[in-house]
Amino acid sequence: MSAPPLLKRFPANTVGRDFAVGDIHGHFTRLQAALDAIGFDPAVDRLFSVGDLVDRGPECEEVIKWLNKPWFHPVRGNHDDYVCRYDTCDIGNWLHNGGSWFLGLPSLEQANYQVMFNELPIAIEVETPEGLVGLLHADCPFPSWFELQFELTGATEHKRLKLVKNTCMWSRNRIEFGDASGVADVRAVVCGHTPVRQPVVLGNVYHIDTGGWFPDESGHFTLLDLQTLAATPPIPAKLEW
Ligand SMILES: [Mn+2]
Repeated sequence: MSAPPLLKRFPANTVGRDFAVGDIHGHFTRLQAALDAIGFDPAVDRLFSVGDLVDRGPECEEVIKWLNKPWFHPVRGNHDDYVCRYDTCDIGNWLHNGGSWFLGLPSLEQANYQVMFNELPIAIEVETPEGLVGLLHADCPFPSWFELQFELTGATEHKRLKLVKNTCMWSRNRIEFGDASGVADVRAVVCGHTPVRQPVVLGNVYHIDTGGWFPDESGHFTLLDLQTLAATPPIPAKLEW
């Protein structure tokens, strides 16, 4: 059996709208409320997620229902990757980061989760009438989207591929350094992982984890329209985070 693809491409949505959402962390009721607020229509619209579907929140096991929705398409976040590596990862570290929901599950269920989460790609690209939009969890390791495509689909040597994948899932370099150089050869890149009060746009890179999962409800889910790149709620003119 061949390994699931690390990069998945979706053709343009000719009948409805496409949205991206930031980290979810087991808050699917809140996510559904955000979708209801924009009149999301599951018959024609699609929702792309930058990953971190589980850990921390109260409804992590709901993820199974969501992964079965034909209009829901997530990439793999660093928390989702814990599920993929549950039998080999640092359990103490995962527990500290919200993994208790998983560690109490029966072993057969754990194994089933691993199979499901192994299907999650590292990056997704969505065709829109305005150009290609890329999604990944944390950061694009390269100045060009073509380079990422090449590394994720080619014969990249194992150690290097691991570094590329981990950078996509874990890095905060771009946002921490305020690097606005952007990613070439793609219209926009959408990512999460680093919580921000309002979406932060650096070059053509959109950071949209506005903390819809925050336990104290001080954040909100941002839904980014992939064709117009307009956010709901709108991004304030003055950027601050
Ligand atoms: Mn993350």
